[in-house]
Amino acid sequence: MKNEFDRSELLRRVTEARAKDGNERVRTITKRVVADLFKTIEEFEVKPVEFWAAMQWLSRLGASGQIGLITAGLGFDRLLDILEDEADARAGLAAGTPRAIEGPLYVPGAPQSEYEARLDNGKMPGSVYVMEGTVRDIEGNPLPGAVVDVWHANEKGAYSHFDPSQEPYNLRRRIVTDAQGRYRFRSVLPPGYAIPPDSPTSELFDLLGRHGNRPAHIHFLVSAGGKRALTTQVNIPGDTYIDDDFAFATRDGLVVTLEEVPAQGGYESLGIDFAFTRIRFDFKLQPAAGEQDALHLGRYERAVAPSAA
Ligand code: MBD
Ligand code: FE
Repeated sequence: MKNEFDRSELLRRVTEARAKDGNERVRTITKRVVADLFKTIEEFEVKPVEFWAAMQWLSRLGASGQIGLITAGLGFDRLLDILEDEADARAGLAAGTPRAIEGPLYVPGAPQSEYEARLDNGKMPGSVYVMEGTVRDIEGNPLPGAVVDVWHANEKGAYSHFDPSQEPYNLRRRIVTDAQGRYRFRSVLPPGYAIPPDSPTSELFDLLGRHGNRPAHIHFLVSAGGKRALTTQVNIPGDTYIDDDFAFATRDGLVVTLEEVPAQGGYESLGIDFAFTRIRFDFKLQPAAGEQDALHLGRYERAVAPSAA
């Protein structure tokens, strides 16, 4: 009878079996997750057809590249930010520009320039804007040589590299701040984002009765020597979804003001001799807690596989 057992013995065997060392943290967390899922299946009397429909959905989700959409929509990305904010508050580090989620659409290696850049290729319809400001430390001192990595959607809410109709790095740039810590860039105001229809993500959101819209936003990864790299977003005011973001990324301190300014000198190098929209925004970076903290890395570049020791 040694291969006949009940479900608690099955769980024990799944989670306690060990032929070599493995990684204790991975073992412990896997044990908890499997135990919670066994319990969910038992309590809700999940049937084989339901379980296999879910696994088939997961397979399609992975193949579609939408795992990062689901994590955002189910609140995991914001959860991680809340936990980091709480850790900062406990450590007395809660200062600087608030963090906001990276989202699934960052691409490293955007074209880099000093002080200023134009993000759009001249074909995007909409309102021309200039965003400008200074990167500072939490005392307010300007940080020359900081890197402002910026990315946003086109007029359809789509991002280059994920939308084959756009050229590589469209609406993505890295700008190095000047001797006064200043940056500025020209682009076209993006609209909001909606999850793709007829996709694994929209299937789940339909079943949950939830919408999949994000308000108009601009993403940033900002870093400077000795400072903690900041991943954040700013929101463009007036969007229907500004307080109802499906990814829960709007933050009160990050809704910018749009200033309609007349044609003026000073913007010739950005090709602007007409009235435009201006956004002023300074980034404030915390001190880095260690070298890792200061690295200019997206979340997947930063993530490390646990070593099997
Ligand atoms: C986005 O543009 C985004 O920023 C997030 C977090 C999720 C989906 C699309
Ligand atoms: Fe986005």
